[in-house]
Amino acid sequence: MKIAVLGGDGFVGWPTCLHLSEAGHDVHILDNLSRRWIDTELGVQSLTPMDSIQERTRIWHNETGRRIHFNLIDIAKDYELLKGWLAKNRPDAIVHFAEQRAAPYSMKSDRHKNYTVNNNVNATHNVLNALVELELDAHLVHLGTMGVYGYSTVGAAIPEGYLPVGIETMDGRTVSQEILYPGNPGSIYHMTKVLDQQLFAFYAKNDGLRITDLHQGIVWGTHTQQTRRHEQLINRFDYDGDYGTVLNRFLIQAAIGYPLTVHGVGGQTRAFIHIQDSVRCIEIALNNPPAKNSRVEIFNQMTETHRVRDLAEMISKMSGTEIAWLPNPRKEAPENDLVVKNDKFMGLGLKPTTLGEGLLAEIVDVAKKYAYRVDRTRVPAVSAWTKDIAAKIEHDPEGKRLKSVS
Ligand code: NAD
Ligand code: USQ
Repeated sequence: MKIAVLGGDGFVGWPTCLHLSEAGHDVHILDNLSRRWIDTELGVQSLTPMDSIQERTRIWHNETGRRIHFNLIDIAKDYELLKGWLAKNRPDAIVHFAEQRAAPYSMKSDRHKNYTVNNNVNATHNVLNALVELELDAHLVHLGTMGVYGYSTVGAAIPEGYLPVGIETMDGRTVSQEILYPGNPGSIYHMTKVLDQQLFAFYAKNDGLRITDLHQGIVWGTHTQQTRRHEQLINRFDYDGDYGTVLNRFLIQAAIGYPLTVHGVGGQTRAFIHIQDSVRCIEIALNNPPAKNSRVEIFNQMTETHRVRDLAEMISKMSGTEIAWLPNPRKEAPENDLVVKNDKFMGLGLKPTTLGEGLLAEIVDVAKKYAYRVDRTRVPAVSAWTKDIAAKIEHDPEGKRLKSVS
């Protein structure tokens, strides 16, 4: 297949490009490199040293003889460029990663909220709009999030996108219908993914577009089979308080001897998936497109759930690192259960890579190798969800409040 990968320079996008290229697909990255600019804005860098995208694709070509093409296009702002590229190249499929994906970054200020909404919603709408205008029947695979559902359970597993409901009619009958699971986002970022869902539903219904939305859990790990092939193919690995995600942060913190930053009592339960499984799921989704004029296909892309404090305790035991119980900068339930259905990917042959497979230690080793690149002042998460929370949490870039570690 000819595949356009929007956001192919990012944490999940880059290993996906390598995986799809190795599988024999013709891969074209469209990315505006905004994620690299955000690193500059925040004054941080990936734990792992990343080469330019052009250098990465050159190394891939040297290693494999296969080409990955790069196009500098802002999907949200350069509609005509995007449309022109799609018209000229007419890909069979599009994988859409090109959004601002950090919840803390999206909540930093009014400017960051505006940026996240404008970037994410326009990026998604521009792609859909161009597909219709060009009468291009490419399968669109979008990376959504488990966070569209919210995380609480009502004693029932979260289904894959659609919820069967019984509706009482005016003449007293009950009719059943499947509706999109009610959105319950916990940040501006997660809210944009709820808005994306509505755009997809409309374009599938009105224009018959073939769309798959992958509701993905938190991605952990850094290497895949392909990124291991050469030092310069290495993936990005975020550790800072805005972009680092919880499990990867704990592993990096263990590597540098930084008390593990648990928010509150760590009762939050979240869904997880290893980066290797994430790229496999995307390939499976590409190989199983929905029929034209069918509703949006939704998969829950996760393999296991864990409670934050259980992860911290496990990593603390493994590494001897102490745990810091910090005031939570987010507005979220202090404790929740989470049961999620993922039957579709399992039924299509996914063999999950779980936490217990020795990979945690491997990631700590990667982190130790590059520990000299860590700026410890960038570890604390200081983006507060409300002004009230901000007032309560001492802004402490040097992490002095960690001295109150339990
Ligand atoms: P990332 O920030 O590392 O990568 C996103 C890429 O998209 C970057 O290379 C960025 O430059 C590009 N981009 C952003 N806006 C763009 C625009 N307007 N035009 C062109 N390119 C643009 O994020 P990631 O961790 O690789 O996540 C990829 C996708 O997967 C996101 O949509 C995210 O919501 C979703 N997701 C990620 C995780 C996770 O744990 N990382 C979990 C669930 C879902
Ligand atoms: N947390 C800590 N300590 C930390 C960092 C986070 O306790 O140092 C807690 C947070 O308070 C939260 C949980 O861990 O309760 C998860 O936080 P996270 O930053 O790992 O994940 P989140 O903000 O939800 O976002 C990440 C990705 C996002 C993706 C989402 C999937 O950045 O792109 O959509 O995971 S999900 O969580 O399933 O919605």
